[in-house]
Amino acid sequence: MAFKERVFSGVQPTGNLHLGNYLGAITKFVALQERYDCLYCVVDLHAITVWQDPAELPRATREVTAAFLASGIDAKKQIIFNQSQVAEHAELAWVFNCVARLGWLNRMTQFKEKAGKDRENVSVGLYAYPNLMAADILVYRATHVPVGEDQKQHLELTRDIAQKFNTDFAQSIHAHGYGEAFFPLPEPIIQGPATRVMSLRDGSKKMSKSEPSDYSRINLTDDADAIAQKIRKAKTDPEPLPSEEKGLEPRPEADNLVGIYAALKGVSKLGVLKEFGGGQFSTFKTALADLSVAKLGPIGAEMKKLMQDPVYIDSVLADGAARAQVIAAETMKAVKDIVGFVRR
Ligand code: AQP
Repeated sequence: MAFKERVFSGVQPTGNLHLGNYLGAITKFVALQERYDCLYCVVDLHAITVWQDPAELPRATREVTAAFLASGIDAKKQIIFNQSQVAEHAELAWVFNCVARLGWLNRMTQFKEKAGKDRENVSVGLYAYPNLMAADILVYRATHVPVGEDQKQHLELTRDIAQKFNTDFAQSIHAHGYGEAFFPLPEPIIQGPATRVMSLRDGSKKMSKSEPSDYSRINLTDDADAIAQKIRKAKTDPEPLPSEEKGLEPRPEADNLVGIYAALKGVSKLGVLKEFGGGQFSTFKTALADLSVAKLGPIGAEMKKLMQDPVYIDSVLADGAARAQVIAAETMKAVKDIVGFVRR
């Protein structure tokens, strides 16, 4: 069955939005709005799977919204909203809790990394997180999901859940006139030279919001001095830059910086090496700092401006939630019929 093409993706309001979120996700969101109907969600239900200060969460939610707007997402044409305003996400997630298998969730590497040795003490929500993510996407029957590399496994799980729902309820789907399959199997969009931006302090770790060292990441709200200083101090090795991509393979820090430059400039890594290969890191770092400031500076400035008008941001979220809910409610109505719930 052909599904209407639709894009969905989300970002957690967990503070410290960084260059990885921007290159891995937000720039893709901006590009895709030219071709698709898109829903971009501030996933606050996901955020509370680990403790969030209730006094800080609203600010963090507005900051992600400001980042979407400042990066160029058109809130009139597309839908920007926060997850907790559309109750259908949580409702469908419960149905998916009953579709997904324990063994599937046990394989999720992000849970293992985030829970670490403290497994007994983490929230049930952190464990069930991928089922909620599947619901976020499928409540809109979205067909395309732009994400960073770290979300690939969760997208595969989403496809498994969609497939199992379609199979388990095949007869009921058919009986209610929904054709052969109710949910699409959404495609991840993971492309480009910066699908996994690494920490500036350690090329083996992903750049992350929760890393204690602020020098590990470039925040979207960092000013020009902070950006330049963080790039100057970024870990590198003593060798000059190679002239071919193969030469980056054993050098994760160099590879990371070249990937960041390539993504910001919209060229390939090879293109960057053609320009800087054989040269010293210091020259490349200066060029990278200038490029980063030129690209991120205006976004950070616009975010700060938008953050001074929370009433406007809240109106964008409310408008987006109302439009999102129309689609989500229609899906849930069908899901209730398919599962066999008596509706009002
Ligand atoms: N380092 C990264 N490189 C490329 N893409 C990334 N993303 C996250 N980190 C990188 C992508 O950004 C989108 C939003 O991420 P999120 O906020 O929902 O979740 P996250 O992966 O938990 O973000 P962090 O920054 O890594 O937070 P913590 O520290 O809490 O784990 C997603 O599309 C993600 O792939």
